[in-house]
Amino acid sequence: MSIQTVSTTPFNDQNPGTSGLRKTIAVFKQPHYLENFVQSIFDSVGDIRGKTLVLGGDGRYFNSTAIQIILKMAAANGVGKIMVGQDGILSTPAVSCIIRKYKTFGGIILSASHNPGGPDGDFGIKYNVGNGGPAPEKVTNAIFSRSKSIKEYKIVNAPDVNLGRQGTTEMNGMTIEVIDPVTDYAELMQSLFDFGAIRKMFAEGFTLRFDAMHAVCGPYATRIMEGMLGAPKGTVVNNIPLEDFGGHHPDPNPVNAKELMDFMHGPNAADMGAATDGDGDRNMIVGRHIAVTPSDSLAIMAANASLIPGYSKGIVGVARSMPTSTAADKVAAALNVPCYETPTGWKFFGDLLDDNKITLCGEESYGTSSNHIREKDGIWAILFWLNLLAVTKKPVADIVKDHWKKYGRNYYSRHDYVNIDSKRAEELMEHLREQLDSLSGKRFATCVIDRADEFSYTDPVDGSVSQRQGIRIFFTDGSRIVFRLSGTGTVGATVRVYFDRYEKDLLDMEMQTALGELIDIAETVAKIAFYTGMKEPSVVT
Ligand code: G16
Repeated sequence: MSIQTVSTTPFNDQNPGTSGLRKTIAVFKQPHYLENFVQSIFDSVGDIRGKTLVLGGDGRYFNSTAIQIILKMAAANGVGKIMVGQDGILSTPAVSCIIRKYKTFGGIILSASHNPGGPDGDFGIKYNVGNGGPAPEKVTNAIFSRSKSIKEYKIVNAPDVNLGRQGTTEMNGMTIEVIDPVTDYAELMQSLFDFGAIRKMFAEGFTLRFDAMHAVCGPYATRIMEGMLGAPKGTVVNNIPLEDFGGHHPDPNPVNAKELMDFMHGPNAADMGAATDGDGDRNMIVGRHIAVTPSDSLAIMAANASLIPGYSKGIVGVARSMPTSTAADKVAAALNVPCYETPTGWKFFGDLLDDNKITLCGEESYGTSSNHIREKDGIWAILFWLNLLAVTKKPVADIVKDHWKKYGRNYYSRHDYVNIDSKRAEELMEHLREQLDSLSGKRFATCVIDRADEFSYTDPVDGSVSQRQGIRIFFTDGSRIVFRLSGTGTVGATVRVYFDRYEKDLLDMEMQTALGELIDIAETVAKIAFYTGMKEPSVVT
């Protein structure tokens, strides 16, 4: 087995975005593209010689090819051991769990999360550090910087490893352990939730429809829901991970999980519906005839955490990304614990969790989690809700409506304008930036602007500053409109506009109607149609 040193030239676009490096398959398949980035990781994250790493992905197209390349490069770079999921499968939360449980140096996750897969879809690669969470910006900046000056990479000349069988092999002195992808994660879930109570609820006839969207959660959900919790066979649908996710967008929201939404609004709806995304970190919770917004889900979890065994001592604090609705803030205030507001990107929660400033955190983009790992966690969120239903014996709709009665309701929606010309998208943001100083006091129909700013975040733990994290317009009644550009797209730019309106008494309005005035104001102030060339958003969630 010989180590080859291969000459290469840098690519100029290997800057990790909101969540790792995400590009189309066509980009990833360019000669040396993956190898350059992997070598840049190995060169930037500290001394990896003799250390243990975790490796796995969501099973999308190119997953197996990439894993074999990474194994050979790791062996050539002196890594001591790699724990890799059987068949190359590991969900993002499972990687975080395994890094923490076995105290490994870090891990590599292959996924473009909720982006579509297949030969014409997207691929992605992300490095997670020793706390189990996504690499912080100082690390991703170092990787990007290295990628711009790379001249060579190392790879072992070796046959592919059989990932179909669990067990241990060697490659150039590096141990490769093929592990069961589910066991460690399932054990962690069992330690947090009352599996007995949930099992009893299923035995008494409770029904769940879990849509795994042909993505990584299929094997996890089948083992946990149908195996350990005794849910009837067929509870988990679309449970076989496919390289192209069956041609769908594996993004659990009412638009992309339409099949589930239709079922839950139909005559045979289950007691609860749930879906997870490509790599298993996002979740959507649906009741009969009601979808729970991710912002409400976080707030409801915070309000009820003490009912769940893993959180029975209560929570020390909660955090949400800036565009997420302020529903959680009201719960935090009532519990007298802090609520932190961070930029979009799970990596910003890491320090707060490590420093024990928060117990729960979540984002509007269908992500919620807690201090049990350092990633958002789809199955965890679904188990949390199941446990809550088992304890309260209330339907999902009652839990949500009772919450609104107590805390008021945040009407919330996100409008996405996808695949916009990047220059035009930047111009839209610049147009808003220019108005920031003059918006205060302006009146539109019944709404008056209180103030406007561009969000900047100072990490309370390490003091690092992240600027330009979205433009916010605040209204005197507490409503907000937020504008930002997505950091996870692979083609052109995506403009995201977030609407958040708080109501203490009017709790039963239709969502887009309730937000109508704010939607009109966004158009007037930002000239969205002019800059995007689109009259309507591409996706409304
Ligand atoms: C990633 C990040 C999330 C973020 C989301 C959307 O999720 O981990 O923190 O909220 O992207 O980001 P953007 O609005 O920039 O597209 P995932 O599930 O794609 O890893």
